[in-house]
Amino acid sequence: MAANQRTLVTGVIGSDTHIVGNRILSMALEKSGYKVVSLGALTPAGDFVKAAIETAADAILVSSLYGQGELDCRGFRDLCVEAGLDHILLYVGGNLIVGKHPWPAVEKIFLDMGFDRAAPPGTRVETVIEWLHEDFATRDRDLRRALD
Ligand code: B12
Repeated sequence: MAANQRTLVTGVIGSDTHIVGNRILSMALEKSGYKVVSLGALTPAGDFVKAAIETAADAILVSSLYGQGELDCRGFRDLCVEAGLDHILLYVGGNLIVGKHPWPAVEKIFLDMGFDRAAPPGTRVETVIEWLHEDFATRDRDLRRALD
């Protein structure tokens, strides 16, 4: 499926007002052909899920910068599953937790929560676009194999 047929929900979770990176990311994704449903800052977890259902989204990209990401994102995959979005692609990125921690440990926390990818601080939009391309291609391949 072409990138322009995919819908992505983006937003900044919880009480977080850091909008700049999320806006840059959303604009870059739109420019590369995705349909982007941009929820902006201060978005409750449930609103991401509602928007994903309403727009039949293929992925949700959650930004968290202010250090409360672990708390705000806890249970996010469960909310998706409860809403019937069992296999939706989930990414999270930003400054995910407070303080300096080795990235692999931080990444593990978010992958264990059910996110498919976690992006460290300073991740470039080009990287995110490559990840989406790879992950959607893998999903398409798996779907074709299942149908054969
Ligand atoms: C500007 C800024 C603010 C502004 C925000 C203005 C606004 N409305 O956007 C103001 C002054 C309001 C602010 C407030 C606060 N801030 Co501030 N802020 C910053 C600062 C300097 C820059 C953030 C920024 O715009 N970066 C530029 C963008 C382009 O980068 P980015 O957001 O990282 O996004 C890129 C990538 O991360 C990636 N990305 C982003 N989202 C996603 C999502 C996915 C899924 C993926 C794959 C990738 C991805 O793509 C983007 C493009 O490359 C950072 C420090 C820094 N240098 O990063 C601190 C920083 C984020 N702030 C911090 C803090 C603590 C706060 C406050 C709590 C301070 C306070 N005690 O009041 C408050 C929180 C207020 C709130 N409720 O949100 C800390 C967070 C610490 C942590 N996480 O451990 C930081 C890191 C500063 C620091 N070193 O301590 N802040």
